[in-house]
Amino acid sequence: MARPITGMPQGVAKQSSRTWILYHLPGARSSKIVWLLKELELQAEIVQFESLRDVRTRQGYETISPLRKIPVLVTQYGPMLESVAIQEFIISTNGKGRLRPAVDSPQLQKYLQWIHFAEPSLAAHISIYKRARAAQEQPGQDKVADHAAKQIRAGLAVIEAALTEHRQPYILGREFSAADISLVHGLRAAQGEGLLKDFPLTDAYMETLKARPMYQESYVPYPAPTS
Ligand SMILES: N[C@@H](CCC(=O)N[C@@H](CS)C(=O)NCC(=O)O)C(=O)O
Repeated sequence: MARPITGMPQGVAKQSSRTWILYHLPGARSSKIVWLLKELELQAEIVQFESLRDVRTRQGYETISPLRKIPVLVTQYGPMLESVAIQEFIISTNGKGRLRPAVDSPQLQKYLQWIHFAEPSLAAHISIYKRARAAQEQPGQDKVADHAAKQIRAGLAVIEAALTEHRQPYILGREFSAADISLVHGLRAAQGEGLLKDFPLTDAYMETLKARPMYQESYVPYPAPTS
């Protein structure tokens, strides 16, 4: 049954994941946050949605997420939007140095690049691509889909080049990091839509991510239920 929207955790002095509430739809970007929490062995209360329709219509959700999007993490300071920002917040407050390079590491620059690249340079174009394809009988949508496909291929080429350069399992090299978790949403959708065919190392990279036990606990098979 749909859980009512309850708002902020009350009366907590210290930032602790035990007081967090994650608004989650299985298969959606919130699965990245579930995965990150599991990798870091952190707890949060999960409020789960059934479908995108549920996200769009559940009474009161607009008070938590004005755009009615997933994920939202509610902390003692209120609701936080944007999956990459949520990842950085969790790592900064409770990561204890795990899953990210230290501030004086030569890897920091690339880490920040990839954790942010994931959404605007990849996943956002895939959302547009899927929507345009679903509405392709409407005038102009084929052009929208073509344009989005070009952007996706350009983004994938950047990832493929990085993997070609170091030939290691993860985007930063040998070490798994939150940048890999960030990239997974767009890559998984790209793979599901058959867009990784021309990017063999990126395809293999996605398989490496999918083989991680905490990924398997966090993600439902693609495609996720949408309506
Ligand atoms: N840039 C946002 C995108 C959030 C987003 O678009 N989430 C999708 C689910 S993966 C959503 O809530 N869609 C709602 C809808 O399509 O109505 C983020 O990274 O958190």
